[in-house]
Amino acid sequence: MQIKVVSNVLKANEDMAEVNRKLLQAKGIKVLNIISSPGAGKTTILERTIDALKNEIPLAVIEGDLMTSKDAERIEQHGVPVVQINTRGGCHLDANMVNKAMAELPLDEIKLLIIENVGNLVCPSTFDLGEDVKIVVLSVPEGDDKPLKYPTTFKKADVCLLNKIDFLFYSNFNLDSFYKDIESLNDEMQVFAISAWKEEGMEEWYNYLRKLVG
Ligand SMILES: Nc1nc2c(ncn2[C@@H]2O[C@H](COP(=O)(O)OP(=O)(O)OP(=O)(O)O)[C@@H](O)[C@H]2O)c(=O)[nH]1
Ligand SMILES: [Mg+2]
Repeated sequence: MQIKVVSNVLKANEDMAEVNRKLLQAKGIKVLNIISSPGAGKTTILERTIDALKNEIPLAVIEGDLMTSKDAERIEQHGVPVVQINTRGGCHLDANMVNKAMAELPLDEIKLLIIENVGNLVCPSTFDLGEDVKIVVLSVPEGDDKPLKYPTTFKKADVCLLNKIDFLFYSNFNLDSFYKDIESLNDEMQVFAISAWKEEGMEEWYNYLRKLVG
């Protein structure tokens, strides 16, 4: 009985994700779903990315958080449309929440929709939102063992942003094992090593987005 309920919830989410995907595809909008543990640097990466690309690529942001509008307030400072979803304690966004947020955005004016998921390295990967690309952010202070310890998101993601590489000097993070483990989990994963804070390695990430949007 319990299993049936869970599978129904997931099926309902998949159906709504398809609705989102079709609508966004019809409008020619590419969609990113950004997933990481709390504090890996998702919003900082978005702030840098918006400043670098907003004059080339019209974009909007959906922010997912348990309670506050802090991240949406940060994004708003950068002059792009943003909607905050509060999950009221829920550990991930779902396609229905995203569908409602999409209705608040100027979809006819954008080419890229970036969704920052709730800070959680596990649950969000199970819920398709209708995205084109799933992106996992891992930050150096979290440790190089995290891909193997939390494999689901790394298996499902298309891109990994290894953030806070400015910390490499101060930590025992082993880049060789990190790349080896990523390859063993997902040999199609594209990895960009960046420091959003120091703005290192960002140009390759921006080029990836330019190519994605086309
Ligand atoms: N040293 C360093 N700090 C960073 C970098 N990127 C982000 N930070 C810092 O990490 C902290 C968390 O960054 P956020 O961008 O808020 O992280 P987040 O993933 O959006 O956090 P949640 O939304 O709460 O999950 C902030 O103090 C940032 O300034 C980086 O490349 N290097
Ligand atoms: Mg954030």
